[in-house]
Amino acid sequence: MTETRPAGGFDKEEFKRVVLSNIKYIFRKTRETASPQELFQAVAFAAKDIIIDDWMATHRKYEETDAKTVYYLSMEFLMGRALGNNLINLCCYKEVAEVCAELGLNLNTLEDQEPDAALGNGGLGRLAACFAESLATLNYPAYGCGIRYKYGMFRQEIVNGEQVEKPDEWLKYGNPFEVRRPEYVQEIRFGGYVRIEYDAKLGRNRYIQDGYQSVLAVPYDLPVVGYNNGVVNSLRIWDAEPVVQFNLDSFDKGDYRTAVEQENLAKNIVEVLYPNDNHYSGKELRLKQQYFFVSASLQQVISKFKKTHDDIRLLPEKVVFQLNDTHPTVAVPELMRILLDQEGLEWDDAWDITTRCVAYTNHTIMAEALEKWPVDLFMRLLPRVYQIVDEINRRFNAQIEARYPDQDRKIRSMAILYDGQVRMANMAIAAGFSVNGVARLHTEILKHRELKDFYEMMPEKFNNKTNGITQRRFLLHANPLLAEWVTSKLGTDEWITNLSLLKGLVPLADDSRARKEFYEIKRQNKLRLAAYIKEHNGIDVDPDSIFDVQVKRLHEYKRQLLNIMHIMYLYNQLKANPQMYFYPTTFIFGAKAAAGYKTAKQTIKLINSVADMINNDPAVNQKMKVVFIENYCVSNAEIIFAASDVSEQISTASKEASGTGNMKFMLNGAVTLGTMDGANVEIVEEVGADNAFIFGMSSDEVMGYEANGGYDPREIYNNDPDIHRVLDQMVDGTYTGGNTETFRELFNSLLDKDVYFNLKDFRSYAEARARVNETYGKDSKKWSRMALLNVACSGKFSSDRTIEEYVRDIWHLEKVQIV
Ligand code: 26Q
Repeated sequence: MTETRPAGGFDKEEFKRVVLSNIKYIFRKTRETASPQELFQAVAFAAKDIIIDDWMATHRKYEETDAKTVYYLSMEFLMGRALGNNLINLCCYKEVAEVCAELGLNLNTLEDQEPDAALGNGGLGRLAACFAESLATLNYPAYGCGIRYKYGMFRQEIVNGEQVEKPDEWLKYGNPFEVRRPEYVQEIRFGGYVRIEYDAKLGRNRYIQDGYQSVLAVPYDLPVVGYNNGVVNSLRIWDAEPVVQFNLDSFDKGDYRTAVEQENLAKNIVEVLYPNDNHYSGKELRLKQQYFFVSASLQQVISKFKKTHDDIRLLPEKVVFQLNDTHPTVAVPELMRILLDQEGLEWDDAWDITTRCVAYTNHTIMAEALEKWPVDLFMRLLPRVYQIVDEINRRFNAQIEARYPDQDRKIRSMAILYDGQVRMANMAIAAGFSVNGVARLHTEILKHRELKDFYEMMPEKFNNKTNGITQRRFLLHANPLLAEWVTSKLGTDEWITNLSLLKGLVPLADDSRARKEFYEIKRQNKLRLAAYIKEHNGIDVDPDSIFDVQVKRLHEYKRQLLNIMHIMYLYNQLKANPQMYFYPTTFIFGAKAAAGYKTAKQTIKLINSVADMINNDPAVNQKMKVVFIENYCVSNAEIIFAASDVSEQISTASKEASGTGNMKFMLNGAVTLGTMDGANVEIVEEVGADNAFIFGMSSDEVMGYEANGGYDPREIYNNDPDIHRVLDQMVDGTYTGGNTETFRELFNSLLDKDVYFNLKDFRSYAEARARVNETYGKDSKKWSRMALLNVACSGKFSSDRTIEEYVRDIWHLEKVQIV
């Protein structure tokens, strides 16, 4: 279905020859003796051979045209697997599948050998990956800059209903797509002190960092293949190596200690991704990671720029840095440091350049996610950078005071240094020329509440960029049956690069044959997921039941707890009233909890305990099943979205900045059951309120209660017997074989404050979910119509659209034609 390769075409016989030669020369094996992993690698290396020429041509062209380039600075890139998507974007997926078949191999099975590149937690990291892919597909010069963590997001196992974290050894067998680039090595300095020296020649002070420890940053490039356009951009991830190999001859104690320390620094710094999502932890190592990759990226960009330009003042014409949340905000003082100390610029010139090169994206309003570094830690680790932060702060405060004389409150809310802390968001906003939220509602909340003072002082910086997802991965690769169907119905596959064309499917919603075909595809995908669940969980699920799915990071604000409480309620109902109308439903969860997040881990345990009980109760298990899919990650997500009927997007209104899973479900024909939060608002706007199930308090109501110290959950508990019973069942041993303490903290948090309004929204949720059940069960025509319209109206949520908006409003890049 994908087009065949342009420029040179694809030579099947040649590809087969290369695969066989790889098996022999890389692994010293034959087709028959090679392991599945080796076979995967042999094919991956053959694919890389195809990529290499385009990759080199792309960068030659970028240099020739001296095109402006965006550097997307991100602590996280949740890329998932590369082989399948690279082949799709090279337009040779089908041909490679044929070659594999001729060799007696199955391409899908080989793809399953590839570990996910899980260098991210959730939404923010996956967004970076979608953006990288869209940038390449849209012919824009771009680099992703990040960290080559030795261990990515942990692998989750469920043991006795509880999450156990296992190391993610994604590099165990090597990564066939990466290229080490030692020629771009950079030195990164930590600690020590700053010596001030008067330079008579310059006629001013020079600031010299002494007594520091260094590490070497060595980049590895991963190809980011554009769809059918010959573009291959790079994801540049930095590894750390010690400056000098440990010197055993050294008898000098000082040298010996420094050598050991530097070796340890290098080893620790890129060891592991912090598994926190939407939660700050003020760990020194995290700040080291941030400075490490930011400094390496900036140094390299500047030295590259200087090779072809002699006026550093022109940097903003050629370079823009996008900060993916505050995590890389140390780029602001680091760029200043390079311009001041290395390039010898005056403050005002350096500041002018910096502020025209840096833009900031905010991904959350959750207070606990705000990065604030203790001043003493910051100062100790980055003494020179801290001096610059101090000066940025001094000047920014002067600006605030000039604008708002005698209004201390403004300094309190906007200063960068306050209360012994470095407030990274404030620095990003003060220095960035653009500040954007990630969905319309989110940006409005930033402007009028969270960042109100900043917005009032500098409204021109604020703008919205509603998130998006790449249809190449989340439809074309994840759901080949639906992709094929869409192409045949539209009579073109141009939707692959222009998702708004899906609108052309709208008339089919009233065509009963089309609806039937459409739902038969959903059924096929449900069979595929059922097989996955059988293999990985050992549970049989009914493909004709409703697949009602909540997959996302586990967080209280996302309210997996509301979902499972409602399932407990339904179970009570069904037991008490076996004759009641209920269409069989499979409730599916997938979620990782941050390793130290107790409430989240208890919620996982509760879901699994309820699942155990229900799945083994013959009185109900023909009607309902609960499945917790272990190790939710990009590769199994692709299977899950394609198979879903109901998309649970039930965050407390105002808390989910955007959400992107919601878009992936929609694109695959699941109907949203959700609150008016994040991008759900825009999803409903696109598909129409009739084609979604919306419930719960609005963000204004939630924020209204919050302003008044919350609400009283006990009133609901005392007056609603169904809710009362569900809560009591958490602590009366019903689901724990008698143990009353397992879920005590969950119970207490619900009754004490219930800061996420679980009880308050419960009835409204139950009512909406009953409508879901009725509609699916009694009006399949209406359901399939709704599902189909969701696909047809999902065009806005392509990351191609998002990227074009970033380019138009923030980055101002030009497309570069490669072929
Ligand atoms: C910060 C400090 C120390 C350690 C970890 C962190 C940290 C790590 C990850 C803080 C936040 C994150 C991730 C946030 C995130 O994924 N946010 C999500 O971003 C998506 C893309 O914009 C949105 O769709 C989601 O709504 C938002 O929750």
